Amino acid sequence: MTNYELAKEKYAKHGIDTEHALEVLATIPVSIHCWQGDDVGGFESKGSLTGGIQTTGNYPGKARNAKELMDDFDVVLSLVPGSKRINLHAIYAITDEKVERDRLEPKHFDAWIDYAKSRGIGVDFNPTFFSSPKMKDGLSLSSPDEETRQYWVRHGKASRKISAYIGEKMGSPCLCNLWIPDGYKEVPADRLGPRLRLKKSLDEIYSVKYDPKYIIDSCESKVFGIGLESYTVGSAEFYQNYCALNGLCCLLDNGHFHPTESVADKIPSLLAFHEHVALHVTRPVRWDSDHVVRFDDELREIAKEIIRNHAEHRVLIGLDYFDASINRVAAWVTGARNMYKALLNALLLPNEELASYQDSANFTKMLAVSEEYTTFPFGDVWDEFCRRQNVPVGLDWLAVVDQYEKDVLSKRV
Ligand code: RNT
Ligand code: ZN
Repeated sequence: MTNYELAKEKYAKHGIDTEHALEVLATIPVSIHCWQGDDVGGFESKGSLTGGIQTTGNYPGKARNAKELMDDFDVVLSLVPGSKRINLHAIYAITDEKVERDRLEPKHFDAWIDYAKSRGIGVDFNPTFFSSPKMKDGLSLSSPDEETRQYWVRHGKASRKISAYIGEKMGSPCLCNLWIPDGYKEVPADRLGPRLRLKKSLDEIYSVKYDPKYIIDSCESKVFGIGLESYTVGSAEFYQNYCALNGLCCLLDNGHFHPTESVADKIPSLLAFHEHVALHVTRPVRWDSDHVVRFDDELREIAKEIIRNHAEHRVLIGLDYFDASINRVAAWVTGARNMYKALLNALLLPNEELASYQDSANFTKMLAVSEEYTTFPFGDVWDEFCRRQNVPVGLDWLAVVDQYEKDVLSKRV
């Protein structure tokens, strides 16, 4: 008997069907961010990354153009199992000459659509409201300068048009996620004014209606950014209300809350009111976010909330981390594989049984049984998933990355 067959038997004795878990897992889309490959640089002329987010490290091999980013992403696709999507940002437009962000058009993303189609993956999109000289005093959609605000409103509208086009071409709705860094380092004298300006900007951006078959609109909140510690215009309360009142979807980035808040707990709260909840799965460390996703408690809890609520097609899972201090492809692969691992872990738990102990107030058994599963042969089922998905089993993927580093990445100087 193989390790998988032994594991299957052990799980079956406890009423858990590993075959069913593997089938479901293969259908859960995870949107992999393109920006891990070049430290959120994008293809516009080389400006620096600004907007309260930072990459640190200068590990060699960063992708310098569309071709290199696509090549690197191909390696990621070959090493990560599951139903994948690629998450793009507006700064990854492929254009012959410089195009202002408020002038971007669907055609600037045709090459990405072709790329995704030929790899059998979906596409998501984000307008880019950071790293731009068009921001004034660090502000975009909440700027008191009308010309600045209007520029960014036009960018928001252009991005939604692009997203709806992508969704139509791909035959699968494109998540168009809006995040702005707007905020202040110092305690502000006016907290309402910027929020009312943001609200007005959003009203303008979302006044254009598209078929929900093609686009799902989300807004991403944040508690603070680096250098913007005292105030963020787009706070959680702001967007939750805006989204609820305007039929949009909230995006929870688990690096955007106070460290003791559980983002897993927020998922069912939103599921009670919304058809969709979008995620940026990341790993916060102290004051910073965007570390490579590890198979930690928080990730497991997030996955449990998705699986036990049967919300694997209502929660739109996206990844959001960028580490420039290690091999970027390895960073990508580690985090993405961990996401799928956590989903599998949740699929292999006796979720209904545990819930019944909760409802009958048998908290002793609820705790004891859930702890028992921490030492179940989950790894053997994970290996089987990788095998069936034709991606390397165990750490074999690292050898592929090492070879790619030798052959390709190390030559980018
Ligand atoms: C920043 C947000 C945002 C970005 C990406 C690049 O704090 O998390 O989602 O990381 O859009
Ligand atoms: Zn994010």
